[in-house]
Amino acid sequence: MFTHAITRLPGKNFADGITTSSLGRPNYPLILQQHQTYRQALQAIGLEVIVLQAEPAFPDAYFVEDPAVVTPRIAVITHPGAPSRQGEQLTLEPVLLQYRPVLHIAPPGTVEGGDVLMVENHFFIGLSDRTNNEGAAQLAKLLASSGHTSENIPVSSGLHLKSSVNYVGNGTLLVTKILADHPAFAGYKKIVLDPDEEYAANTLWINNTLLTPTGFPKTMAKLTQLGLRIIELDVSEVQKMDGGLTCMSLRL
Ligand code: CIR
Repeated sequence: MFTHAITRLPGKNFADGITTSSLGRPNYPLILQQHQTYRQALQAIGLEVIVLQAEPAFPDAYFVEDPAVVTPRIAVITHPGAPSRQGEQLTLEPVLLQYRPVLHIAPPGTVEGGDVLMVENHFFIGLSDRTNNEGAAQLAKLLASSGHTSENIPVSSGLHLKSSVNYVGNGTLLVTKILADHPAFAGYKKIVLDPDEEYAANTLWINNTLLTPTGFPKTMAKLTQLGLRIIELDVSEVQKMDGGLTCMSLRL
């Protein structure tokens, strides 16, 4: 059971963050509204939501998922692969210390939390442009020292591993076609995304509620079969910055 979520407000200069999307320039009042609705959804699930202030020096810092990995036992401050994101942890670490023992990834290792998928006690670590072999090896060691297991998965498309696969409870993964047949996922039930709805892979499972992006009717129909409560959220402005629902909170 998750009891808390750490979030951070998007700053006025959030559009200066990194993006590869060609969806257009995002709108500040609208992302603030979408972020507020997101926080309200987390509260509706019963989580206590911690809201950190924006960090003007780090326009991507509201994607709090990337500078840390939180498990039921530990928090790991990562070393993000994107140089412009190195330093976001400075104001996050003191908050995490209130809830978990905090460990660290050291350079030249790089890890971003968007590449780390927790499935019960097991962790899939994506090897991507942001998470390198050295970082993954360090993380695997820290996880193992806390009784967690892990394995690496190469990320060949999308920004992070969780851009393509997420856990939706009850031994089930929501996954893109490309990753669905990966041997590491053989033991799981799978909901395979339609190629035109892959953004919906970034669906967030919290305490048997699913937060899923609006605008993906085929995925919605598949998720409905799970019998869970589903909250659809419009994250159009977040998508313009290559982010999604999992990225905007750390659940603990
Ligand atoms: C970045 O490129 O780092 C941000 N603009 C988006 C990060 C999204 N984070 C995530 O998927 N965990």
